[in-house]
Amino acid sequence: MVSNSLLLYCGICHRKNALASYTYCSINISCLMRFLSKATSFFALVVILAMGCQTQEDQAEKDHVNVVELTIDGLSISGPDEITPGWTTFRVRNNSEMTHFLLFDKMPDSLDVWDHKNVAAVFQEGMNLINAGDQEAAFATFGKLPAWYQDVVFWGGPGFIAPKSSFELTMFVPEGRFIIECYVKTNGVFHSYTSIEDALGMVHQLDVTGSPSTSTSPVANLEVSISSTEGIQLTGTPEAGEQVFSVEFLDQIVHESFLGHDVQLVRLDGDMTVDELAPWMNYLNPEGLETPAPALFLGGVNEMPAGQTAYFKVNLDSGRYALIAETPNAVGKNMALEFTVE
Ligand SMILES: [Cu+2]
Repeated sequence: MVSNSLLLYCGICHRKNALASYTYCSINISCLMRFLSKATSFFALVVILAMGCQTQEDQAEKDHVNVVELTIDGLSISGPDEITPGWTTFRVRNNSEMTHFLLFDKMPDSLDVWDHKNVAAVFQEGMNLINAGDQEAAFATFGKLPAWYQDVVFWGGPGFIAPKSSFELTMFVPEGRFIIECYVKTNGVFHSYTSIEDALGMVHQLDVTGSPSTSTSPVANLEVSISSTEGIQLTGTPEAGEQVFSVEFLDQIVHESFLGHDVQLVRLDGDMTVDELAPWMNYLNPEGLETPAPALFLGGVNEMPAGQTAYFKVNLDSGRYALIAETPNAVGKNMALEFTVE
C-alpha cells in the first residue's frame, strides 16, 4: 500500500504513480526505459533515413539529374533567373496553345535582355519588309544589327515543342549570361519581339554562375550528328517507347538566315513529307515559323557551337517521323531525315 502522499506525477507519461517518487526527478523508471528504447529506435530511424537520403542523392548523381524547370504560358517563359554551370537537364512544360522553342543566346559580357530587345526590333523591321515583298530593303535592314550581335554564341536549348506538351533536354551550360528566346511567329510577328515600350517579348534572362554541378551527360541509344557538309545523320534504329537521342554538332556555320543549323524532331502525320514541311522551317518565308505549326513537334536541340553534344529524351509511338533543321533549304542541305518507327 502506498500512501497518496508518496505518489508523484511522472515527467514523461504524466500519470501519478509510486515508482516515480524513487527516481527523485518525477520520472517513472519503467516509463524512462520505454522512452530510451523508443529514442534509440528513433535515432536508428534518423540514421537509416539519412543513409536513404544519401542513397537518393547518389542515385540522382548517377541519373545526371541537375534539373531546371522552364514553363511556357502564352508568350512568356518562366524559370529561375540564376543556375549553376555544368550538365543540366531542362524540363520544359508548354502550357500554351502554340508551338514554341527556347533558344539560348550566350550574350557578350554586360549586355542584358534590353540590349537583346534592340536586336529583336531589327529582325522584326526586316521581317515586316519581307512580308511586304521588299526583300532588298529587308536585307539592308538586317545590316543595322549591332556589331556585338556577332559575338552572341547560340548555345542550344530545347527545340520546337507542340502545344500542351513537355520536353526534356540535357546539355552542358557554361558560365555566362543567357537570353532564352522564342522567335516563332504569330501574324508575322516574332514572339521574341514586342512593339510595346518598356515591355519584353518572349525572352527570359538567365545567369549561369557559381560552382559547377557534378552531373554528367546521359547515355543515348540513338546518335545523331549534324554538319554543313554531311547534313543530319542517324545511327541506331528508333523504336517505340522511351528513346534517348544524342545530337552532336560536328561543325557550325552561319546560314543565309544569319543563324546556324539545329536538329528538330517532328511527327509526320498523314501524307506529310519533309519537302512539304521544309518551307515552314525557314523564318525568312512569310509563312515560315508562323503559328499554328503544320506538324507535331516533339522537341529537339537548337543550334550549338561545333563540338558540343546535347541529349533529349522522348517517347515514340509507331509512325513516321523526321529529324529536320530549322534553316532555309533544309532538304537541299541534307538536313531533313525521315524515319519510321514500327
Ligand atoms: Cu514562341
